[in-house]
Amino acid sequence: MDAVQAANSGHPGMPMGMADIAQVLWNDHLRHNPANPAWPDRDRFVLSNGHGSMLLYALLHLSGYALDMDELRAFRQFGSKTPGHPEHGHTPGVETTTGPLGQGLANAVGMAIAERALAAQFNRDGHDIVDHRTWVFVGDGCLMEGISHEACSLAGTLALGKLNCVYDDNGISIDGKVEGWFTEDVAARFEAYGWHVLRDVDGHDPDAVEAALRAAAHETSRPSLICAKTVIGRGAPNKQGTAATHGAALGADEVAATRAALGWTHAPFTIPKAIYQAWDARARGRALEKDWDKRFAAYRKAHPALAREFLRRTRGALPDGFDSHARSAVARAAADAAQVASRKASEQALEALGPALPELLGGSADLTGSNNTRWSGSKTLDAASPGGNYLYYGVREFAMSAIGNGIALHGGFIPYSGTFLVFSDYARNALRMAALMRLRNIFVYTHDSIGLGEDGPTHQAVEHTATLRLMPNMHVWRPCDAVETMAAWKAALERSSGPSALLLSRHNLDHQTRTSAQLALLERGGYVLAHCDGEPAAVLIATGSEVMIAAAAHAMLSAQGLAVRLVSMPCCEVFDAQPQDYRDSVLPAACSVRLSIEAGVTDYWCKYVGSGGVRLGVDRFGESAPYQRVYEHFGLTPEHVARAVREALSRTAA
Ligand SMILES: Cc1ncc(C[n+]2csc(CCOP(=O)(O)OP(=O)(O)O)c2C)c(N)n1
Repeated sequence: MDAVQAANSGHPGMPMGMADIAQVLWNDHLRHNPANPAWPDRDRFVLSNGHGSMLLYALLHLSGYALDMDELRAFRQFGSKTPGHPEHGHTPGVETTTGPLGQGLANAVGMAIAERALAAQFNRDGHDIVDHRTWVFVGDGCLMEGISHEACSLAGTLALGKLNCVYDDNGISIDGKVEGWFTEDVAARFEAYGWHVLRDVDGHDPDAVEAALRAAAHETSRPSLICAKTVIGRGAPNKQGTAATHGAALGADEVAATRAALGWTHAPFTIPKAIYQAWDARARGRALEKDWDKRFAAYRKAHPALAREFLRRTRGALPDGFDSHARSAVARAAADAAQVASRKASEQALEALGPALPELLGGSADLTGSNNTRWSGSKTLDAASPGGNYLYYGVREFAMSAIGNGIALHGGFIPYSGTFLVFSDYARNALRMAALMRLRNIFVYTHDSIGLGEDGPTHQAVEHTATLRLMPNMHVWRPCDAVETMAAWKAALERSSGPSALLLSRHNLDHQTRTSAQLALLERGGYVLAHCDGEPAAVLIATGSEVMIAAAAHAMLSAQGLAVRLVSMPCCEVFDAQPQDYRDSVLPAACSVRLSIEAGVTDYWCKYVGSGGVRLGVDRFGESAPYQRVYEHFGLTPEHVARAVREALSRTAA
């Protein structure tokens, strides 16, 4: 209340309404060590209703995390560790970035999946080194969001017994009493998902809360939902129970009235020593981790190789020698010279790299056979087989992507998941959160253009490649053949500072021949694929399935004696990060006749071809027909490309 008042901005209602529940959970149930927020076997706590960030900051501060009172004073101010919504990687103890409602809950489902899978893969008789719970707070907003249905339905099916969720049933959201827009029986809904539901818990009665948390922790075969009746802004005598407390400071008068009503006589940001002592979780946390260390030492003695592997995986390090292993896979793909769709090449990449990576945890949103995400080393992960490495997510693109974020956040796994590129829109905010949190989450998007053909414009991605590229910290790879596809997987797996999207074709792609020098350039994101004698008069830049079209055009033009260079640009973000001299060597400043070819909207290419450049692409929705016919319709054929180059050259000459 005081921090929100000081900032004159923020959400006091939820923290005041859930404080009683948080007090019981954090003092009597949560197993964590404030001195080491990275302890692998800590319980995870997720505040899915992230607007209540002040509650989390208060809990972290009181229990002894490295978050001092000055940070609480600086709530929502520039450079503080207490931003408006909790940010993972920014504030110690914040397990995931929340604020976009519902996604924290899906992250928590991912964390619970990861916990169970890691336990199944590493625990041995008498050695439960992975054994923790995922606790999550949600509000009405989270449960109104569709993603809560996607994620919780799957959580029920997977019987995630260590997922414990507390629903802040205060009947209020921003527009007022939710009875006008949110009236379903939430308890019945979750029972239908197969959850263990505790109804009508008084969220302000510590005994009732304690009993509910205990019952939830006791239930190990189903996820639990505690439906806690609370009063938003509890304690504020004139405003509690109203939407006025949701997202605005209470005001000086109401803060004073609240102090009086609660009998709280201390100044803002002053906590009596006795209260600090009662909350301090450091000694207990140290003891918990120490006990785990002891148990881990015994595990290491009994299973040294497993213990090493556990530490490697939870550190997020790739196996020793992975880089050279993956380099040989790229070289092998070059030697194989296969003419395959890049979605098929992606499966081949998984076959080549997967055996070295037990941390891969894949899946698809009901398009496994189309996305080629399942490889021969895939084993189904379900309620009966928690140790598997492949999830059938069902038709749930958004939850799949946010669950992947939760899996990545938990640690021990590299998640990847597939759907058609056009449905990345359904998942988009989870991609954004992956990029914001710098998570290694790999998005496999097949059927990446009009090249999917007969399914028509509803399924043909047009704007998606460009819009994904606009997302900060997202690497978008659109490989042109099996060799680039292998290189794209290598790059995505080796990238530990953010997500990658792999955009893959449905139809077969020609193999492109490369010298070993060119192979070494794949990791630069863009390179000269076909040279010409001397300085180029024109440069063609192409990606993915359009490279083979551009290559055919290049061959025609070269036969006519024209000096044209072909650049393959599988990943613009990686290319843009190269030193200027490398970029200039690929796209020489002296050559102003530049053309781009990509089966999607063309605006993005202005930055490479310039305002006078020619951009060949698809600036409207596609067509339903066999893909060759659709390509023809949009002028994406070698003949048309060659003509466009000749016209551009003659315009320059004129
Ligand atoms: C996806 C998304 N949509 C909208 C918002 C804006 N928003 C923040 S809180 C909120 C209402 C949430 O209501 P509830 O969960 O009941 O929170 P309470 O009022 O109990 O604090 C909304 C619409 C958001 N943060 N995320």
